[in-house]
Amino acid sequence: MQELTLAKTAAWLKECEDAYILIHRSPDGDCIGAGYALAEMLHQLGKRAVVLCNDEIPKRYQFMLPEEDGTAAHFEPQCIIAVDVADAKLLGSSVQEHYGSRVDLCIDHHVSNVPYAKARLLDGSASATCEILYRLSRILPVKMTDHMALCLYTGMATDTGCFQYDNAGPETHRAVAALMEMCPDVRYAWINREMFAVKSFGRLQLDKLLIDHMERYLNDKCILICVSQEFLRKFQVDEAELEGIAGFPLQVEGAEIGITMKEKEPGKFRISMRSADKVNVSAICQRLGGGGHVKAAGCQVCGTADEVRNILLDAVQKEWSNA
Ligand SMILES: [Mn+2]
Repeated sequence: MQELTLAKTAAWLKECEDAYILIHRSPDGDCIGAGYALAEMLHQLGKRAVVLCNDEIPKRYQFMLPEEDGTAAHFEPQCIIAVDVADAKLLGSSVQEHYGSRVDLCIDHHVSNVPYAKARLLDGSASATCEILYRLSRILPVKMTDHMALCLYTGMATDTGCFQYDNAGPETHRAVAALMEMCPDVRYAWINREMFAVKSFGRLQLDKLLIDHMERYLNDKCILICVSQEFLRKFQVDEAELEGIAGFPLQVEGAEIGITMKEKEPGKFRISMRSADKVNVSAICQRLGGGGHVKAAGCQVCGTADEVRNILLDAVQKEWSNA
């Protein structure tokens, strides 16, 4: 695998023809924004490019879809580019099966990126893949359009939790400032409201129920919520609407560790952990076969809700006494 610089990647993109742009399964704001911004850059360079995703783009992100996305034009891809995909496994089964082993270029910001592509542009210091795409847009002979700015802004806003997390550095703020100056007609405030403030009525009712059932441990330093399939059905909340829920337990004043147990199917839970400050939740999740960042990590644990809760609290306790 070849490591590319920004300039080398720009040269690579100028050379490529007929690209399929792959994004990860359960698509989020960053991979969707990066995918469609890159597609538009390639279109401006006179190339054919389409974005391919294993899953349907959730309703809340559909405002990023271009009016003409080029999917009508069928062509055989000459090059395969993956954006924001840390591991070929994350492409989702059908996309992975067809293209997982033939990715030519991967553009990503996850330090955990597995070298599955022939070449890669990896910058772990970037807040979002969209921040890297923004930099590419500055050195490629392309014009910043309102649609590209909308996509790139949304990716950076969502991956930084609306510019709250540590990953939102000076480069991130300079990039969004430049987008706002170049494309002042984009409704940036609307994007933030839609992504971070607006919830469906069902989701708000779910939040109420989660507050009622919030569990407090370690003298209220550890807050746990459990989202069961029963709750989701009750309020007709879909997966995409749960984005950001992992930050919910940490809204409690004084909380250091926030744990969200999400029931995927009976006996199987997807766990998200968040740390407010000092506790390394990546270490806790690694004990359980997962991983991630120091302040945001995840893992999967099987068992009944009670069994899983006990396993999690045991792992938290161990890390807590080490800290
Ligand atoms: Mn990302």
